[in-house]
Amino acid sequence: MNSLSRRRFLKISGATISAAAAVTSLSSVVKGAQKIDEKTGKPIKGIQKIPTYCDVCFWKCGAIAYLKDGELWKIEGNPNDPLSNGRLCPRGTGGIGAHYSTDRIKHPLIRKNERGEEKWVEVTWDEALEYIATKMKKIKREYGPESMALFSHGVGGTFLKHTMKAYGTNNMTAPSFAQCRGPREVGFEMTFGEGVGSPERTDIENAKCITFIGSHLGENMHNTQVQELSKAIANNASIIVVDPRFSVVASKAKYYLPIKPGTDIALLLAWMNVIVKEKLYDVDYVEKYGYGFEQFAAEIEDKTPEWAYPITTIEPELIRKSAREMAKNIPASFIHPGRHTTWYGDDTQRSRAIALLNALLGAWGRKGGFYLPNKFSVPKYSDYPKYPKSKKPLVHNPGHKYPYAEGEQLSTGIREATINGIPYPIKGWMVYATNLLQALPNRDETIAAIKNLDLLVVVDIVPSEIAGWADVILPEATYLERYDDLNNAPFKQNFVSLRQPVIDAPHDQKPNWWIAKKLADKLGVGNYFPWNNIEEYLDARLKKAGLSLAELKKKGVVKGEKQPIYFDEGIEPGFFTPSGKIEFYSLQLEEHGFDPIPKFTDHGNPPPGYFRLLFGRAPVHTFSKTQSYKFLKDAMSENEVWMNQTVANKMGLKSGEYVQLKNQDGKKSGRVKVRPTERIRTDCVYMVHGFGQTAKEMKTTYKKGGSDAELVTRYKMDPIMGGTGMNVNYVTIDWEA
Ligand SMILES: Nc1nc2c(c(=O)[nH]1)N[C@H]1C(S)=C(S)[C@@H](COP(=O)(O)OP(=O)(O)OC[C@H]3O[C@@H](n4cnc5c(=O)[nH]c(N)nc54)[C@H](O)[C@@H]3O)O[C@H]1N2
Ligand SMILES: Nc1nc2c(c(=O)[nH]1)N[C@H]1C(S)=C(S)[C@@H](COP(=O)(O)OP(=O)(O)OC[C@H]3O[C@@H](n4cnc5c(=O)[nH]c(N)nc54)[C@H](O)[C@@H]3O)O[C@H]1N2
Ligand code: SF4
Ligand SMILES: [Mo]
Repeated sequence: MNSLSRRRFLKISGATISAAAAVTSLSSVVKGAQKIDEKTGKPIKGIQKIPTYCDVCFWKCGAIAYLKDGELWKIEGNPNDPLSNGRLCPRGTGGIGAHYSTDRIKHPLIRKNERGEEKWVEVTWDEALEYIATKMKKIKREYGPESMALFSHGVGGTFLKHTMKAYGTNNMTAPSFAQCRGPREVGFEMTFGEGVGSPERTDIENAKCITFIGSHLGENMHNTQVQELSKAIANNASIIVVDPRFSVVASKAKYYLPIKPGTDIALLLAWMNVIVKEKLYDVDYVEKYGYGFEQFAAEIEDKTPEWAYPITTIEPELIRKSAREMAKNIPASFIHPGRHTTWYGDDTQRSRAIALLNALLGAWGRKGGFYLPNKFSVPKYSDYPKYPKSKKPLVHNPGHKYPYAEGEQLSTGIREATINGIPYPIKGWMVYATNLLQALPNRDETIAAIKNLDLLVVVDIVPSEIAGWADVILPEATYLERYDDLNNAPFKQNFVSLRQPVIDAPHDQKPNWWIAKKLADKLGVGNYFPWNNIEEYLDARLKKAGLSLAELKKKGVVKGEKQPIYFDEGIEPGFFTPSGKIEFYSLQLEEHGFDPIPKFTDHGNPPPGYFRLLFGRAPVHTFSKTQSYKFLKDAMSENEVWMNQTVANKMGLKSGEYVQLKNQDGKKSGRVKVRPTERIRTDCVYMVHGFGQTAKEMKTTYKKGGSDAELVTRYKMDPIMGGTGMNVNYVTIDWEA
């Protein structure tokens, strides 16, 4: 803490001040690290370096932010951080655009007209929080506290979750489960007894062969993985890529398999057929650790490459060659589990097939496969009263319809309860850092749910599409302007890192912890925040781990002692499945009426004149959140629709021409440029997610490019865990752009 903010801190914590005054005074501890010249009162001249961790995506790379004459200048990787190794991805480097975005919300806002009209009045924080607390108390009185739900994405939601639990609800969800990595986690848990986690426990760096199933690393910019992949490629690792689109990583591949979308399970079964028939698998490993291998081998007996060929359109010879390539490199050979795995509704089974192929390769627990991560132990802050116990069940999964949706909650389940009141009505949403209109499938359902609410609060940094529907918008300080909770995610190298304010928030924005604490006060549960200030909270946690906030503020990251991460380094192999083994045959799936061994299901074809809509990432943007950041905005201001060159020629479409896409239900995408290319199959089109934003107040992003989210009206629920398969929409070209 610099001298100025320290003095202020002491002043505040020492004084007895009225609640209203505290609202304003506490804000002064949200100061950035700019050193102030005592005489002039202006920031000192010169360079200041402040370590923190990135928030442009959820990888949380350690970074160093630079101030030049008190102004935010640039941000680079922290060389001591094991996630960034001193380098950020292009998005992280462009992160200072968050602070400078001209679209930022400057003050709390309360809705003036109808919901969705984007008309606001500016209010003070006290007024905004009073308004929210009054409504929340009314909901509690009339329906019970469980009728409030929280949607939040990312570490910044930690303290709001705490406030909501203290208030009395456990209905809380994030789009990172049922719209993202949920099927993968469940598929791997069913097989190895553990999920893959985030950061993924893939030992890319040491692999000799890596197979990517639509996991488009290089466009998906998760930093550590991209860095490790370039090392693996430099070491001549073989790359195998399966993707209907010739992705960036496909350009590095020894074998590229341009699969028909939606048929990956058939390919996976055929690969396993080859590997088992030719006895190329890790026999020792499978004998020692496998359960139900015989039944599995019998099930895939007839799933030959010839069987898979008409389904996948991949030549049998290419299936054989690529299968032999992965087996040749055992045990440093693995299939990347992917991350965004909610594609076709049978995604848990596809992920299970990926897990099983990895088991055949003996990859789990092995160098060059899946390592066993460890975590820097930082005890929780535990000096809290117990949360009130709810008498009601969670709303997201009535009757446990999706038996494996119990670890995390289903966003669409909470949305449904809001629409139909089953098992009980949801009357208020608190939405933190998630643009639900882009993230959830079927926007009309989200809007229908919003129309049923008595209260919609959105905490955001810009007037995003979801904020456009809010009753109250709370403008947050960006990650460069605030503290958040510590990051000690399980990884190869255990570590703990700190996010700290680099610079002041430019207007009347506040950090999430402050909002959560103040709201708790207004709700009468202020006793759940026994600390005055997040610095106290962080220091208390760090002290319990033998560290201190002062040390972390200086270093940004502290690493623990190196621990073993492979079976070969002495870790006792253990699998937390019912059989205690790797389950080639899953009794628990069978008990619930699901296939114990994955089976291929057909996902149909686009009708004549239509294409299957696929989508993914671009290196310089994160979903719908970075389009207004300077630098990133200039690097890519709109998306394009990738379309096969021959098809485009036949349709008379030229490169750069604007069209709209129209889906099977008549929904349109907004204006988007055509990009004819040989790099995609003829039966699908592809676009980068996050563009085509419809919030009028988002001056820099409004209607730039087309929105895949608007076209995802149809989605297919994964019966095992409730994931929303979103690659099930067909689009045609609508020239009226
Ligand atoms: N159609 C379609 N849907 C998808 C996907 C897809 O590819 N296509 N991808 C899926 C996947 S994998 C995921 S993980 C989810 C992602 O879903 P989300 O996490 O909801 O992603 P964004 O759309 O970027 O929404 C982030 C919101 O947070 C706001 N924000 C940014 N920084 C801050 C901050 O510091 N504080 C606060 N309070 N708010 C902030 C942004 O302005 C934006 O409104 O979407 C899923 N849904
Ligand atoms: N730059 C950047 N990087 C990011 C993010 C970001 O927003 N921006 N978001 C992060 C997050 S939260 C996630 S979840 C990940 C998502 O990234 P990944 O998990 O890598 O990928 P997806 O978005 O699921 O998949 C997109 C790819 O799958 C291909 N594909 C589509 N359908 C099929 C099919 O049926 N079969 C096969 N084999 N391939 C298919 C598409 O052509 C495309 O290349 O990215 C992470 N990294
Ligand atoms: S991968 Fe990129 S955007 Fe994500 S945390 Fe790391 S540097 Fe930031
Ligand atoms: Mo994701």
